[in-house]
Amino acid sequence: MRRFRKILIANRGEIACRIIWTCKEMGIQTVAVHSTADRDSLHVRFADEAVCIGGPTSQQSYLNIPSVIAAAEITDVDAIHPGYGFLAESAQFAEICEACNIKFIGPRPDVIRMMGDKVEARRAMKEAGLPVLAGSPDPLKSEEEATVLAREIGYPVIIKAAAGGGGRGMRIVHREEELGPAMRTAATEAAAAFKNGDIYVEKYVENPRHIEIQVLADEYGHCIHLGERDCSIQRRHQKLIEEAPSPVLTQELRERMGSAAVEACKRVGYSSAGTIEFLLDEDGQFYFMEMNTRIQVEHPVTEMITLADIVRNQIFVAQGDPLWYQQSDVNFNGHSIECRINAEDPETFAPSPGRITAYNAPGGPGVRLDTAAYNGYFVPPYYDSLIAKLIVHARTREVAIARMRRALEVMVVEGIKTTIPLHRAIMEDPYFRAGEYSTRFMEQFFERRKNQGVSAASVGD
Ligand code: MV4
Repeated sequence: MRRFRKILIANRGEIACRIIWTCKEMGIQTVAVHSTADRDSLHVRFADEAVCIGGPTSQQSYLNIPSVIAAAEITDVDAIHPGYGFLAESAQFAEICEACNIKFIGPRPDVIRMMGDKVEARRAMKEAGLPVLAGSPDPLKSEEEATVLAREIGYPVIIKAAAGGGGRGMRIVHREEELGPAMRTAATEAAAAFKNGDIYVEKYVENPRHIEIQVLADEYGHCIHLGERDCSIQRRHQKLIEEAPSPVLTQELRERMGSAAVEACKRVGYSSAGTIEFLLDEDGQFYFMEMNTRIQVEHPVTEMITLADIVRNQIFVAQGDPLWYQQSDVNFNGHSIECRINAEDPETFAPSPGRITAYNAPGGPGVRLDTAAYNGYFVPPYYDSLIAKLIVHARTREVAIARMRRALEVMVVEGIKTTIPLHRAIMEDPYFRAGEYSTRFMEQFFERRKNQGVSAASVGD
């Protein structure tokens, strides 16, 4: 069995720091890579070594495969952790790492590739026994074919991009006459965004909850799940708040969804940490949506309620270690909530880069802050606007909300606009507090505020 001596982190920001913290705990040396815009970043400061890999844009640096590989070769690392975003779900990058004899910390390239094609993933997961919505078995070939399928499925239907995911390039269709135009716009958008215009059709579920199951698998076919996260609170497919456990899942449903996810992972030869996304409809039926073959932004809520370190597990299984615990060893404790703090206008969600001129990090019992921000830090305009994840843990959901409220109250980030005021308002919302929400929560939240005569602008006060 091999031991990693040194790992390169092919990422930036909070997740790069998060990975470095675990490497330090494991006695593994770390190499940071960074763009010219990230010279003063915490991941550069706290890694054992750092290599500048290119200019400020992601294309020039964090997505630049030759530069990342060159940095790995020069520093002689054993493995690369890709984090999330950037190269995390690039099957090609994983293959290149393998060819260079550098271990890619994630699943096998063929599995990444399969899950990246949503039509293939749907087929594979259906064969592996997961429930999927009625839909097309292959990419659509013509409007005539789609018309026949949509009549069978029944309206409303949804058109999705095969190469999409995360909600990009989707079109909801309520009536037959809208089908042709929706197909054409979806295909055009998909071709422009993903260089692949393939689309497929599926039954559309109204007011679903987005529930995802965290799995851990080793390279010998052992797989367990760490329960669910409820990620229904999002806007324009950007998650805002995640929590574990879901306020609506029964232990019985958790076990059914968890076992279904584990069986499916075994069948596709999955290894490393992964997430299976489900839609849960208003009747309590769940359906496979997508599989994410990476560590996710919202992984901390699962870590809080299970005491697992997901990054540590990823590193162990990538080394070739077997998972040493079984499903019966996983215990769920209390409730955890995460608020994503973005450098954005809380009204318009427009990015708000710039210098942080005053800063206070909340702490105290049950509070975790995953961030790479600090007082005086300049939030660059080139990347994702996530600057911090505020995570709380408590014995009950009620206390977790109270804890989040007080943590948000004392969290200070000045000089830029952030989503902190929006989160403070959501913590007061009666529907959020009752756990009664679907993926339409944010539109309904803004609607309620408008009706109460609270101008949308006051969210930012
Ligand atoms: C759907 C759906 C309703 N019906 N598929 C958006 C993200 C992508 N992973 C899947 N998405 C959806 N797929 C069918 N057949 C509704 C969504 C959806 C959604 C899903 C999860 C979280 C937020 C969402 C917001 C709007 C739409």
